[in-house]
Amino acid sequence: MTDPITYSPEVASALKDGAPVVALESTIITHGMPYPQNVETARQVEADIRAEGAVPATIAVLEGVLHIGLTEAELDRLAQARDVAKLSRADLAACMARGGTGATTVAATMIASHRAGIHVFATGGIGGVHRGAETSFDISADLIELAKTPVTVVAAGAKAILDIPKTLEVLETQGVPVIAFGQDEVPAFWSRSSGLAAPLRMDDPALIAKAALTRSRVFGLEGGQLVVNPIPETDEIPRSVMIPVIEEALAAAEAQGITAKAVTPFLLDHIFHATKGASLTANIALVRNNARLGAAIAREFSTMDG
Ligand code: PSU
Ligand code: MN
Repeated sequence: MTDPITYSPEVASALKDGAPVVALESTIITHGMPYPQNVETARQVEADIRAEGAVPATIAVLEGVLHIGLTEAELDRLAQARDVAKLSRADLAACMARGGTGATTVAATMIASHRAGIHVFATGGIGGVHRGAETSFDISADLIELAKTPVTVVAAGAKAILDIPKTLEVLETQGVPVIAFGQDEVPAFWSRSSGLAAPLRMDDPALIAKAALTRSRVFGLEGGQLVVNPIPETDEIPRSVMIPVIEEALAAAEAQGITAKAVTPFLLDHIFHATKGASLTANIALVRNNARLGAAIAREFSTMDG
């Protein structure tokens, strides 16, 4: 068997030195945003993390090998590739075994991050409980992964395409700390407000790192933390604007019989077109904001993790 995991030189040296590293997923590139904004955003987010004194590690499977950190050329190829597999916990290993190429979701990126010794991972939105889950049973594997794998995930909340109250219920049942950064409410992706109180609030990246280390060191608890970081005010789209767009996207998915893994990418693409790209502009702003917070948390981990 050839080495199943490879590290970019920058990431390898940061991990060896205990320097701050922030993991990034690749499904957001291949299934979450259109080309060329996807690759432009991926590069920008990496630059944001470097500007904040941490090293970015974008994660993907390329021809069977799990890459922790991509070169510019690899990132560009992945962003333009067609029919890239979307890999979650269920299919990550199978894709590697058959020498395939795939993008990692939140769940698979957490698994890879933990394997690499990376404590923090920044993204846009997580998967959650879909509306109508009481009949479809569509609950993202991301939620279960948060309960199992000790990585702190920074996101802007769950999109309102999901059932946010049910998503919070599942996270509570699974014992996942949901920490709103700097406000009392859980943010709702494109908007800062969801109308739902956050289970936990923290205003200091150091406290977020300390809480994770307390879970693992004092109790040996499995599982990670979900940090929900509100989109910057200047970039937010009011809920009243998004609600009809979301309703229309959900109706289209239903009418076209979209199921399983295809649901989230279908809805994201539909909303992108329906908002004439405004949803994407907001999405880019919030991912960058999450990357900066992820870097601040990673710096704290690297001072405490000695
Ligand atoms: N939500 C977003 N953007 C995304 C995703 C979710 O706002 O790009 C992607 C992430 O990779 C997430 C995955 O892990 O979709 C969830 O897919 P599913 O609902 O099939 O578990
Ligand atoms: Mn699903």
